[in-house]
Amino acid sequence: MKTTTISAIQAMEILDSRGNPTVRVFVELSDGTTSAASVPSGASTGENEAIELRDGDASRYAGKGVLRAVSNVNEKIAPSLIGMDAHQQAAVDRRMIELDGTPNKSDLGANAILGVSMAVARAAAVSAHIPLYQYLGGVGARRLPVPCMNILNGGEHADNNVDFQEFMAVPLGAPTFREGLRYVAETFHVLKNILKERGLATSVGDEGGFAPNLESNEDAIETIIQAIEKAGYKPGEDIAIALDSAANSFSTDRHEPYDLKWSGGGRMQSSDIIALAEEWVSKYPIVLWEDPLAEGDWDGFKRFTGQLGEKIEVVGDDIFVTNTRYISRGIAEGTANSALIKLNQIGTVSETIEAVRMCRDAGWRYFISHRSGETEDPFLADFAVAMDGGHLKTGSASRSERIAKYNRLLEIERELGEATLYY
Ligand code: 2PG
Ligand code: MG
Repeated sequence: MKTTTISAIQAMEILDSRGNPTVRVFVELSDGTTSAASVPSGASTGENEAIELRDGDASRYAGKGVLRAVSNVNEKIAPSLIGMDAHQQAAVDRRMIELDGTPNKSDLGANAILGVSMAVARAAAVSAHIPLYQYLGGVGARRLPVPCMNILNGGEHADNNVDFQEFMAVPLGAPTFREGLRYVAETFHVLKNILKERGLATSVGDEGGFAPNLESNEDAIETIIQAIEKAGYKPGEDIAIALDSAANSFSTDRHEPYDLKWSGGGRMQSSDIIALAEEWVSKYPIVLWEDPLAEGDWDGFKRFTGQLGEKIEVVGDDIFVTNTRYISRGIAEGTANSALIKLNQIGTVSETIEAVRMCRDAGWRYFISHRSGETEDPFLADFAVAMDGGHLKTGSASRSERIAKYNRLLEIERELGEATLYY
């Protein structure tokens, strides 16, 4: 292959879906190709995530500006990468990791590094005249993910009384991606009507799901099941349910005991949460449960997986932070049977691919994910198809930063035509 080198890199500060600053990076290659990518940002973050560099200058965006990350791209990363082969993604990423020199990318900022990593990958794909999903995933990349649509938001993503962060509708029974998307988008609209009839709020949370105040733990699940049925689908057959408790947010310093506002509140031990989950999994069509326990509760996680891992996908997010160091421990100890995969938790495209590979080699599943702060960049859609994981979460059927990913997946499905696989 003819070598196409990086000739220019420039970054700028833009806004994410919460109106907070984030990094956008532009890359130019020696053949004239130009490309750009934007970096997402989380709210319920794991302690060991790669560091998102913020200015801390209280006179701008309450300290959340990213001008230091921008200048790190322009002044430090760009001079070091110019002249490198854009198709050597791992070498480009490695160079930035070395330049940063810290274990968590805190010097240059994971937001600076990831922006460059994504923009270089996209530029290399454009230059090779290959769609991004095929550039990253090869000619075998033709499986569209099941869209696990987060239709009801709580926790740190909304200001309601719901403890669990995400309630997702999973269109397992659909024949194609576009049909699956329709199943869950219809359910989302029916859910709105049900909430309205009950006099509940239909405003949405950070990921576009509704964020009403509800009566109990089970009210959220039961209302969603009602919406699935009213939309004309069979719960468990056409559409199942996935949860992200994001248990850090109701834990004590990321360990047990847990304090749920619902169910009368009170302190719960890991064993109480496991008992609650066992009851729910036997009663409701739950197929996946993410972060049922907090990131410091490795033992509770392991017991949870021991009890429920045969029945459902147990996903570790904040506990593994897309980092092979923690995923390998999880595999050795049987902590979960799946890892959430977020590009900005680790901070480069090639390290994210390594995390996916580690899961695959261990027979684990992996669940590709957006962040609660997103941009209109649909990179994640291509990435999900490239990684062939079979399912992704990218929010609800509202808010354009979420829809951008769904629409890109529809485009990919159309482009692949009869070669497409689903689920
Ligand atoms: C999560 C994510 C994405 P955040 O916890 O899984 O849904 O939320 O980006 O706020 O960490
Ligand atoms: Mg999570």
